[in-house]
Amino acid sequence: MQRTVFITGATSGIGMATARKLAPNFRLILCGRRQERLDDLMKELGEITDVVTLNFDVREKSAVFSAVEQLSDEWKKIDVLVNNAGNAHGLATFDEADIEDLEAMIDINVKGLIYVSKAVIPYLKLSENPHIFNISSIAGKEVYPLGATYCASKAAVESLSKGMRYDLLPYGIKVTNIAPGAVETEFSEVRFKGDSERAKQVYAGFEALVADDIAAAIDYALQQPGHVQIADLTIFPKAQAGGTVIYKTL
Ligand code: NDP
Ligand code: 8X3
Repeated sequence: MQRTVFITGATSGIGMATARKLAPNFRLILCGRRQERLDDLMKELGEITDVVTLNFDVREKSAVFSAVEQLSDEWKKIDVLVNNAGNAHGLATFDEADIEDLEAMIDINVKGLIYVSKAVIPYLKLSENPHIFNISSIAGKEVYPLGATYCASKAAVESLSKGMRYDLLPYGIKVTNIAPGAVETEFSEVRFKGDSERAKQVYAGFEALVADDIAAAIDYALQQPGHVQIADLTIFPKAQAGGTVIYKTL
């Protein structure tokens, strides 16, 4: 039987590219809040594989658990979890940042990832070849000015990846932490609250990663033999050497 992957944040960027990349070999459970995009994905990828969509906000603990519980027994046979949903909200000094933005990043990037993991892991334990991917960031490994809370949220993801890897050893669950550098997605549009011009500037003057580059890394980790666990991948564009160190030719 085909294996099943559960992807959060499948309605855009890295999550959507991962859904497309894995569709030929996996059944898909695709999650997000934008129903129209979930419907479009169901139409597109339903031509290739079996697809179920779940609409919930990862911040809402009871919605997360009830979405997973509502899956049929057949769809609860989950083999792979991709914890990808997340964003930066704002770019400002810690003292001036909007406290609601800071709360959103902790609630989505950290608490949301915990809720989804807690809801799905009981089913992963029943899989023969279970695997969790946590999408962290270079921001989880290095702090940059104006990004304290986003960086803190991703540093928490780094710790959660390590901690899950320890605690889930008895169940044979592989845990792969992926820390991308700059990937051109809707990420900066969200960070700058729809200011497309400002978002575009983030990726001007160099060749940023595209979402498919990260999807390819997930696919690579999944293709390893059963005894091989890719623990941690940091993936930069060629022009990047650190969180804010990007060589631009403008
Ligand atoms: P996008 O903005 O393109 O995608 C973010 C996804 O997360 C969307 O599908 C969105 O779906 C979902 N999401 C956001 N908030 C919530 C929520 N409250 N509940 C449920 N789903 C939510 O960004 P990326 O694809 O770039 O980001 C994916 C991950 O990669 C994030 O964790 C990000 O931090 C990380 N990352 C991104 C980098 C980059 O440069 N782009 C670099 C390093 C890491 P919807 O709005 O439909 O709910
Ligand atoms: C997203 C990319 O540049 O904010 O994690 O670290 S960055």
